[in-house]
Amino acid sequence: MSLFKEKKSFFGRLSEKISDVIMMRAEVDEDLMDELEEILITSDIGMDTTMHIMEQLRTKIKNENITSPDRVKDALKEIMTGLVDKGERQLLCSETPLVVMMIGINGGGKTTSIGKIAHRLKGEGKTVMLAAADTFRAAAAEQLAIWGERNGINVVKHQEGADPSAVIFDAIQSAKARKIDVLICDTAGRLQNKKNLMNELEKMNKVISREYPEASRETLLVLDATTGKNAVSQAKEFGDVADITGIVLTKLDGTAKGGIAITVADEFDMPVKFIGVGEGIEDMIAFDPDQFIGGIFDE
Ligand SMILES: Nc1nc2c(ncn2[C@@H]2O[C@H](COP(=O)(O)OP(=O)(O)O)[C@@H](O)[C@H]2O)c(=O)[nH]1
Ligand SMILES: [Mg+2]
Repeated sequence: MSLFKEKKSFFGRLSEKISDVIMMRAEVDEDLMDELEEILITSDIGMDTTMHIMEQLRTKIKNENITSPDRVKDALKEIMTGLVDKGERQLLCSETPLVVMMIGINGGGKTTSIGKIAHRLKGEGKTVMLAAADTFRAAAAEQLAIWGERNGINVVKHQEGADPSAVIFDAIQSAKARKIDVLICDTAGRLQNKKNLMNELEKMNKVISREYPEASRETLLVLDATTGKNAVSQAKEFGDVADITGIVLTKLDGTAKGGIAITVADEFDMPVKFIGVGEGIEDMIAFDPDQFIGGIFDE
């Protein structure tokens, strides 16, 4: 909670609006419900998810005989927490060896998030290696190499334009030889050509299954929270081409658009695993439903 406040609460506006409406209303009536619905819709929580929330809210108000607007706020909080809470699935797989694929559009924060996640894992006493399978631009591998240096860990990379699957192949051999706990693979995020992306991901996944069948797997989709509803359509697009096991929601330090965490959790049943709150190595926190939704209400 304090973290969100320090980083300038991304939900501040939503919280204020809800509080204002609730304070101005003496009773729980249709006017209150309409206003709450409007706030949710305009806050970056998608239309469908807003409808789900309002449906659950109406049921709860009825079942629990809620008559004071103040209790509506608590009810709303419970419902939203329930939507984003995916239990065990929120945690990064703790079994090793583990191969983590990072996917998402360019600029979303894949490479930076890899650096931060590597740092976290190292802090937990795990050995980590990185694979620079974003071979599209030379700068991408360079950037990953810098994160490798910062973390004091190895980065497997080839030249610009190399076959990403070949990078993964080499990285797996190296990770096996060194008995590395977690191998994290950076990828290029070209969504313009969906078929191409799908083929490329498929090829990489095949290499991992063939060369490293004993490894556990994660595929994390990195979404830039500042892109709001656009991030939701990315979740859909990438969800069509990959078995996403979790979301990394980045740039929550600079935006009030955290509502997309609720939307992706609800519409795509994808657990948010980490949230990025800055550009530094420490600026990533494990997603916690109570803390996250609490950040909306406990201003
Ligand atoms: N403020 C902020 N910036 C971030 C965060 N995550 C990544 N960035 C910045 O976003 C830009 C793109 O990140 P990058 O990791 O290169 O994205 P990629 O193209 O998906 O690999 C860089 O300038 C990062 O420093 C975050 O959580 N907060
Ligand atoms: Mg990158």
